[in-house]
Amino acid sequence: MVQDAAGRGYHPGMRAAAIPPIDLGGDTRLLVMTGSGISAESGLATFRGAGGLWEGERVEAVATPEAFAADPARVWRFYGTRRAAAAVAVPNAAHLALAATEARLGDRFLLVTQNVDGLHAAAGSRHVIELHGSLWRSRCSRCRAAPVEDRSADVSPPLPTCPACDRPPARPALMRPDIVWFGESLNPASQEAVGQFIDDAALAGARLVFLAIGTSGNVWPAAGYVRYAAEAGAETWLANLDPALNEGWFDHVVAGPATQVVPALLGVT
Ligand code: BV8
Repeated sequence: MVQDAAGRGYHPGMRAAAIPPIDLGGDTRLLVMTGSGISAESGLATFRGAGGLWEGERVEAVATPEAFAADPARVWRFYGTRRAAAAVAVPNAAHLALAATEARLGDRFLLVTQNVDGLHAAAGSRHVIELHGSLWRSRCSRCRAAPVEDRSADVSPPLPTCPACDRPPARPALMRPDIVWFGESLNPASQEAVGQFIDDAALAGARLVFLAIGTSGNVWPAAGYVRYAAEAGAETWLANLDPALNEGWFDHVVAGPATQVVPALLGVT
C-alpha cells in the first residue's frame, strides 16, 4: 500500500471508484505531463518495457543524431516500425479523460507530453505540447524548412531527401523524423510554454496542480519539471504503474494502470 502525504492510501488493483478525485475547483490550474506509460494500454511499447531495446540495441542509442549519421536507413526502419504500430493504436480511457478535462477547464489546463505517438490529439486534446516531437512529421536534416506531415511507415532506400536542398551542386540532404533525439535540445518554445503556465498560476495566486502520468522519470529535462512546479508551490501527483526514479519528488503517488487511475483522479466517469 502506498500512502500519500495526506495519509491517503492507494494500492495496486484498488477499485478506481475508491480513488478520490483531485480537487480542480475554483481557479485551480492543472499542468499534466505524460510519458509512454499512458499509451501502454493502447498497445504501444514503453521505453523501459521490453528492456528498452530495439534490434538488441538500447533505444537511447538508436534515437540519436549519431545513429542517423552512421546508418540513416536503420534509424528510418526504427521509426517505420513505430509509425506502423502507432497508426493502428487507439486512444484509451486515460487519453480520453485528459481531453474531457481540457474541455472542462479550458485555459486552466495544459497538457505536455514526452510521447511522439499523436494519441492525445487523436483522443480530442486540442492544445498538446509535444516536448519530444512527433512520429507524424518529417523535416530536413540540414536546412530549417518547416516540418511536413509524413505518415509513411515503409521508409526504405532510396531515402527521402529535402526538396528545398535538392539543388545541385549541393549534395541532397536527407529528411529525418521531426523528433528530438537524445543529445539534442528541446524546442525552446515548448519549455517556455510550460514555464509560462507555471508562472501565470503563481502570478494569479492560483492553486497549481502538477500531474505526471506513465513516466519513469529517467529522461531529462522532462524528469525535472516536477521540481520546477513544486518550487512554484504546486501540489504534485504521479500516476504510474511501477516506482519511478523521481517519485520521491511528488506529494502524492498513485500506483496503477492509467486507464483506471487517470479517469478517477480527474473525476471523469
Ligand atoms: C537534452 C523521442 C541538451 C525519441 C525522446 C541530466 C541528467 C542525465 C542525463 C541528461 C541530463 N540532461 C540531459 C541528459 C541526456 C538525456 C537523458 O535524459 N538521458 C537519459 C536516458 C539518462 N536527455 C537528452 O538528451 C535531452 N536533450 O538534454 O539536450 C543537452 C544535450 C546534450 C547533453 C546535455 C544536455 C533530450 C531528451 C529527449 C529524447 N527523446 N523521445 C523517440 O521517441 O524515439 S525521450 C523518450 O524516452 C520518450 O519521449 C520519453 O521521454 C522517454 C521515455 O521515458 P518514459 O516515457 O518515462 O518511458 P519509460 O519506458 O522510461 O517509463 C514508462 C513508465 O510507464 C514506467 O515507469 C512504467 O511503470 C509506466 N507504465 C507502464 N505501463 C503503464 C504505466 N503507467 C501507467 N499505466 C500503465 N498501463
